[in-house]
Amino acid sequence: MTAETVDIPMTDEQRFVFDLKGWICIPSVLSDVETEAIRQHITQLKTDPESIDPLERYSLAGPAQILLDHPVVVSVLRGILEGDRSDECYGFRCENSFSTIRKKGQTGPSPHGGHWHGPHGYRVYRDRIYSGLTRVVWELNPVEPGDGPTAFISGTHKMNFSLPESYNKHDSPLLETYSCPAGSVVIFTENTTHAGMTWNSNKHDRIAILNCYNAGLVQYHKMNLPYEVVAAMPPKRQTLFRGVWQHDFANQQPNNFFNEENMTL
Ligand SMILES: O=C(O)CCC(=O)C(=O)O
Repeated sequence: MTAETVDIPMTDEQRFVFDLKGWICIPSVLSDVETEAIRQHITQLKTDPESIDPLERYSLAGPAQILLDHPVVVSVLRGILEGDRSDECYGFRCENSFSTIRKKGQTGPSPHGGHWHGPHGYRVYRDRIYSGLTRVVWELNPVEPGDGPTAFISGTHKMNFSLPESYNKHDSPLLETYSCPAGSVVIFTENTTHAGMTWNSNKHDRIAILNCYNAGLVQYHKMNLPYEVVAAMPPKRQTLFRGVWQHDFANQQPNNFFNEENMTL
């Protein structure tokens, strides 16, 4: 199943919670087989990268490639970033991906997050969310209450006053998080203050992939991805990595394609 064949609109419940909190968790999106293959890929990337084909040595390649435009994620990103440009081209773009393996006792980044104005900022205009820089977290192991995955100060994506320093720390009482089965996805606007908490599970590591997206005409991260890695993807998926421009008047060409001359730098 690809997003090219399935168009499930974002639900009213998802839109309401995303706007209220700045993040949503959608449980059990991947099958056990998919989750296992991707978890193995991420483990191998960390422990034995040389054994992986160089073109697949990325958190967005190999079996993890399907996450980039998984229909469940596409349905939300169409609703909070941008609808498709055409049947062959996504509106939003992918602009960064990394994975994390966190062992018991290891802590992630301190609370941070933009509360930007302008193109990266979060806003709602005429009944539509514009999420700005948006992160999609795939949890590849179960997350139980108290484990400590990513946490959020819900609502800070539209706060009206600066976050007091006393709340901007890992033990902030305002940080809120989730628990979910392996194969679940969490989507948040990077405008929401968020942190990587201390992983507490005795049962397994936290293994996650964190992909970042933006609207078509906005870029935050430098991509640095070899052309060949994208060229190995199906055509519509490739358009997630097209350049950041709208129209080439000299050649009467809208930006609805990917090739070696038209990729994100
Ligand atoms: O590692 C985490 O859980 C937090 C990730 C994070 O801070 C980010 O994506 O900006």
